[in-house]
Amino acid sequence: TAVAASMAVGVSAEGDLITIGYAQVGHESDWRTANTKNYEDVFSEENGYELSLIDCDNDNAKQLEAVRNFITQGMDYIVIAPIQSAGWDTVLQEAQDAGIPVIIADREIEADASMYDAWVGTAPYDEGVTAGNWLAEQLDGAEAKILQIEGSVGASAAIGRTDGFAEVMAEHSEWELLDSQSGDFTQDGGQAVMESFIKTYEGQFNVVVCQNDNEAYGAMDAMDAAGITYGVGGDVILISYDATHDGLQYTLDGKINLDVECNPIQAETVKGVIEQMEAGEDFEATTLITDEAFCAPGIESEFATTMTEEILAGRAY
Ligand code: GZL
Ligand code: ZN
Repeated sequence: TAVAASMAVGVSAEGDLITIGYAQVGHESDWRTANTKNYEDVFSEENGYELSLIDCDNDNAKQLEAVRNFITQGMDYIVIAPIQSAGWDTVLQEAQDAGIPVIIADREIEADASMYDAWVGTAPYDEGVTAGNWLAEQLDGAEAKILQIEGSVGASAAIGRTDGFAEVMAEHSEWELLDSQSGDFTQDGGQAVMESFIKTYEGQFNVVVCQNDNEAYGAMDAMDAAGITYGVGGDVILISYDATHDGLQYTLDGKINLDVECNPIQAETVKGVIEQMEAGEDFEATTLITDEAFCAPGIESEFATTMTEEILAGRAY
C-alpha cells in the first residue's frame, strides 16, 4: 500500500539522521575555520546528523537567505552564528511559524530571547574588560596612547570587546584612545588599518589593540614594514583576541603581549542542547563557553596566564 511504501521510503539509506542547518558567518579568520571544522567533526553522519553548513561569506543578505532556505528545506534544527546583531526578528518569526527550533551560536543578536530557542556563545564584553584590566595592571598608572582595530561592523563580538575595553578606559584619565577602526576580523583588514594608523599617528602610540589574531598578524606586518617594534621589549604593547594556535605561538614568542581567548570549540555544547530538545527534556536556554587570557613569558598577571610550551601543546585549536 502507499502507506507501507512511504514508510519504506521514509527509512532511507540515510536512516533517521537529524538535519542541521548551520548559517556560518564566513571564512574570515582562523577562529572561524576552527569553529567550522568543529561543527563538521561533531555533527557527523556517524553521530547521527546531516549537517548543511552554509558559509555566508560575512554577507548579511546571504545569511538571511541561507536561513530562509533552511526553513524551506524543513531542517530539523537551525543554528545561526549571526554576522550582524540587528535585523533578525522577521526571519526568526518565519522559523517559529515553520516550527523549526533555532539556536543562536557564537555571537549575540538584538532580538528578544522568545524569538529563538537557545543560545550558546562567549562573552565579548568580558573579554574587553579583561584586556583593559590587564593593560591597567601592566601600565600601573603610566600613560597610554591607544590604537584599536575593531572586528566586523555590527558584530556583537566587536561591539562587546569595544564596550568592555571602553569601560576600563573610562577609569584611566591617563589613557587616550587615538583612533578605532574596523579591520573586519581579517588579516588584510588589520594590515590596511594599521598602515593608515601609522601614517597619521607614527611616534604617538604605545598600545595597539586588535580584536582578533588575524588582524594582529596584519598589524604586525605593517609595523614591521615601518620599523616599529612591538611585544615584550618593544615600543608598542600589542593586545589581541581569540587565542588561536598561531596567536598563542606569537604570545609565547613575546611578539603579542596579551591574547584574550574566545573559544570556537562550541559544537559539542550545541549538540548537547539539541539532544535535550530531541528527547523532549528541559534544556539550557543559555550556555556560556568559558574563556581565559594568556600573556607573554616574563609577564606576571592577575588577569592572564603566562604562556608556556606546554599550554600551547595542549590547545584544542
Ligand atoms: C568571536 C567570533 C569572532 C572572532 C573572530 O565570538 O565571532 O569572529 O573573534 C571571528 O576571529 O571572525
Ligand atoms: Zn589608571
